[in-house]
Formats: sequence, C-alpha cells, structure tokens
Amino acid sequence: MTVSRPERLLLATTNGGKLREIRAILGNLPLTLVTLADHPALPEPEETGLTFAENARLKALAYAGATGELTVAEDSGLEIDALDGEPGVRSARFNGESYPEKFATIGRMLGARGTDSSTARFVCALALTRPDGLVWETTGTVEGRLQLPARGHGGFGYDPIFYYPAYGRTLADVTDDEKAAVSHRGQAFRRLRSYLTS
Ligand code: ITT
Repeated sequence: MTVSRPERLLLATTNGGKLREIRAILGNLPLTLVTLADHPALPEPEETGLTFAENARLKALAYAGATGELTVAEDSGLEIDALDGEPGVRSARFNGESYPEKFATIGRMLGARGTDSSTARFVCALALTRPDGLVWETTGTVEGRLQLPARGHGGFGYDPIFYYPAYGRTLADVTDDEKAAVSHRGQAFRRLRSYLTS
C-alpha cells in the first residue's frame, strides 16, 4: 500500500497503556496519528469475537466505519496454559475490578489446579482497516511464565505477573524499550510500520 501524504491513521484504542506503546513505535512515520480523543463520544464496539483476530477486525471496522479514517485496532490478552488459555480474549474484563484482584483470582484458579505458576503468553492481533474493509492484519506473540506475586511498576495490565525468562524479570520490571523489543505488541506494530512504509 502506498500512503499518500499527509495521511491520517486512527489509533483506535481506549487503553492508555496500549496507546503509549503504539505511539512509541509509529511516532516517526510520515502519517498524522489521531486517537479516539479526536473523535469523542463514539460508541465502544462490543467485543463479541471468539478470537483475538476476530475482535481486532471487529473493532477496527467499527471505528473506521464511524470515522471514515484509515484505522488500526488491536485485540490482545494473556493466555495461561495451566488455565486452558484463560483469561485470553476476556483479559480486560476478567474477574475483579482491579489488577491486584485479577492476580488474586488467577492465584486461586492455579491453586485449585495444584500449581502456582504456568507457561503463558501475551498475544496481540492487529487489524488495519478502511471504512470499506480490512486492509491488512498480523499477530505478535511473546512467550513467558505466569509468576506470582506481582513484581514491578512499569507497563500496564498483567505485566507484573508476566515473567520473561531472557530478561529474568517481569515485563513490569523492565524499561519501556526493553518491553517493546520483545512484546507481542512491539512485534505486531513494527510489522505494521514496515508494511506502511514499504
Ligand atoms: P481497547 O479494546 O479499547 O483497545 P482494551 O484494554 O479493552 O482496550 P482488549 O480488549 O484488547 O483491550 O484487552 C486487552 C487486555 O489484555 C488489557 O486490558 C490487559 O488486561 C491485557 N493486556 C494486553 N496487552 C498487555 C500488555 O502488554 N501487558 C499487560 N497486559 C496486557
């Protein structure tokens, strides 16, 4: 795809943690990045998909349709193997209002299965759309371990309980650049950057 300049790209997410990470990767593209703050009062699409990819498409198409913008959305989450992939696509709305509550729930669920840790991964499915349909999509994955108790104050969401073996720390205990270099979102959005500039 050739991006005629100056084209706009809507970063369609309501999650401030995601937005910060995405801006750091796409910030130097010859595109005007706009956000949902530039399109106030849009209804949030219901995430009814059964997979990350379905939800990413559904969100990107809904926001592109409502705004007329070239739009990127992503759906992401944590899959814990010992919990059969939970919380998965339900990561944002998983049990508990706060992350400490969600972590406690995960601890209880693991305990019920006779363990206190598990292999796990973060997945990020990304969809680029125009109002008339899907333009391009990709997925990024990072493998690690679910580790309680929580450690670190960086990142967002489940980062304090996601231990990344090669760093020997959780993704909340590394710098933003270190997280972006290996993360599911870093992989997916670097591919998008290459696609948009190729
Ligand atoms: P939008 O749909 O508006 O983008 P959201 O937060 O509702 O925002 P998702 O439905 O994709 O987005 O849910 C993603 C959830 O997965 C997120 O809220 C976190 O709980 C978790 N998650 C995703 N990426 C993460 C990361 O890099 N670090 C920690 N937790 C992450």
